[in-house]
Amino acid sequence: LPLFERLERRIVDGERGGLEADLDEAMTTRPPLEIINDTLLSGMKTVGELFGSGQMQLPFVLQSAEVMKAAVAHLEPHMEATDEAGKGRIVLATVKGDVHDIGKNLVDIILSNNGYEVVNLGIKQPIATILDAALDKKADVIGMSGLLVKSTVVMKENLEELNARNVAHQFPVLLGGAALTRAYVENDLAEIYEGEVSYARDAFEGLHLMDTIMA
Ligand code: B1M
Repeated sequence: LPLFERLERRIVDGERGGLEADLDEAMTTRPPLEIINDTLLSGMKTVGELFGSGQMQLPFVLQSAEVMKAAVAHLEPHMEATDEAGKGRIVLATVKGDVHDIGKNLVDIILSNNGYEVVNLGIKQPIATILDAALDKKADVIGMSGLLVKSTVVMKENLEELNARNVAHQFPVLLGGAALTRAYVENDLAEIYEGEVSYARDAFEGLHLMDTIMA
């Protein structure tokens, strides 16, 4: 297979052998972010479709996720970072009950490389922990990621909890993840949250929204 098809195939097949060499070769013609967006994420999309239609079993999804993470880790040091720093601080977490973290970690990388300080709390984080960290680290924004349909409900409950704790006006919230829709966030959730809540389709929209919030 040609290089970029082979790389995409590696994600789908969960094939790690020779990954770094292929990525190094890919980086001679394309920037790392483009490799992630156009090639690797396209492989993850296929994995999601195969799993969703019952053609792929969970352990293989996990293998694909491991290869995806290894690929991103290999590419990250080669990504362009701006000289800007101290643009703002975000506490970032995958919500309670949800283990998906590839997207959240991409958001971390993109924001960190573009002047933001990211406090990445990891996966399955209850809102109490997220809020404690936001208060403790004096965060400007709270970011929550979640990929399960269930997580969209958890996010709603989390916003209600922030209202109840009287911190909604202090913390604009950025939400992202495959199960969310723009309409759900901008209509339903914006209606209940007493602060500002925004939806990011991808990590770049997340960066753009951070720039807007911090402006
Ligand atoms: Co799971 N999984 N999974 N999974 N998994 C999905 C989400 C699913 C849609 C697959 C499917 O059925 N087609 C489905 C959810 C269905 C639903 O809820 N209705 C599903 C399921 C069912 C499950 C389990 C329940 C399976 C089981 O155990 N029976 C289980 C859940 C366990 C749990 O959470 N409690 C499970 C487990 C796993 C693995 C562990 C095997 C693995 C995760 C590994 C890991 O993350 N460390 C996994 C994977 C890999 C997937 C799919 C295939 C790929 C997800 C991914 O990494 N995508 C996924 C299919 C899909 O999403 N369509 C699926 C790439 C990533 C870059 O995209 O995270 O969307 P994403 O991030 C994007 C944007 O959404 C955005 O930016 C990123 C791109 O720039 N974004 C943000 C994300 N967060 C953001 C935050 C922001 C801003 C932007 O600001 C704060």
